[in-house]
Amino acid sequence: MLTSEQVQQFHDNGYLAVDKLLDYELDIQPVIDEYQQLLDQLCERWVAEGRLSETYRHLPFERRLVEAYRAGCRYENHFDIALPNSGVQPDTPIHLGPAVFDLLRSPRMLAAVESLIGGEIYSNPIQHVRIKPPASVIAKTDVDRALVGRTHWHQDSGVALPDADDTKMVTCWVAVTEATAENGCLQVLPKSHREGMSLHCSTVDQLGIPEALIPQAEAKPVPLSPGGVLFFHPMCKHASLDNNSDAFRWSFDLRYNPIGQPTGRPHFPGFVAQSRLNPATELDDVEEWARLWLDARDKLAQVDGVKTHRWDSEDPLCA
Ligand SMILES: O=C(O)CCC(=O)C(=O)O
Ligand SMILES: [Fe+2]
Repeated sequence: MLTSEQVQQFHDNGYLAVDKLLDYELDIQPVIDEYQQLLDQLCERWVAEGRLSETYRHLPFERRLVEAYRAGCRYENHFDIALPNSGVQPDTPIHLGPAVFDLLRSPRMLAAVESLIGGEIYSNPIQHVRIKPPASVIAKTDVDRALVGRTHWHQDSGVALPDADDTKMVTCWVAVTEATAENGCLQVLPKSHREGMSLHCSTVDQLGIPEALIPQAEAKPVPLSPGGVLFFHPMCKHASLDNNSDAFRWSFDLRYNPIGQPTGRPHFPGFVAQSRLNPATELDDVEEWARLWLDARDKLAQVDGVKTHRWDSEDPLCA
């Protein structure tokens, strides 16, 4: 549970950082272990496919990931916990492991979320893992791709469909590794959640608010230690910094909204994470959760594309 001062800060500033909100041993370590296993499997597969010269089993997670990344093995969709917004195929990779499912349902997370949006909590399917390589390693073509490179200024409402504009969504940005201004932590514009929707421009790689509209001097970096969580309002303007360190920067961004409100991604599956009124509707079966995503993938693979945002980039400010 958050204190009333913390809840007030969230509403006043549009964001709230809480150190040690999660329990490292219960919430974070199992996820790290799960990704370690996933990387084991991926390296074996990449070696079998002749794309990687060895599995680098003896190397720690990060060094292995660097070797795979340098060899051109794309890991981000295998690691991500949602499907991409376009180009979904019947075999598009997605990670739907039990440790991630437990993180989505962490009682520590849900208690805090309850303080912000009430006790009827839906896990919104706009969710990602971002394991971002250091600047020394990152390819030029990846610098502006938000799962591996920098994330441009945006509002989470602005990157969802307008049916969710009135949804009382909260974003929860979870630090898995230390997040610092040097390694690309998030930065926010305090109180920007009260300024209304800004123009977003669509580029090949991501949506973003034109830099000219951002008062850079007011931007506030939000460093966090592993297990710390940054909560923010869907209208809060935020971006990541670049990863100028020599290590990976690893975070999850998860979202929740009151049960029954539009998620902004109707073609992706959410689930009831907590219901005080109707506990029997809570989803606690990871296989069922995975099935929901795989069914959505089958459906998306059969259509040409779905609308995921409202912007057309014809505005001169987008030029
Ligand atoms: O971690 C990032 O780079 C971006 C995260 C983000 O935009 C979010 O949490 O809404
Ligand atoms: Fe965001």
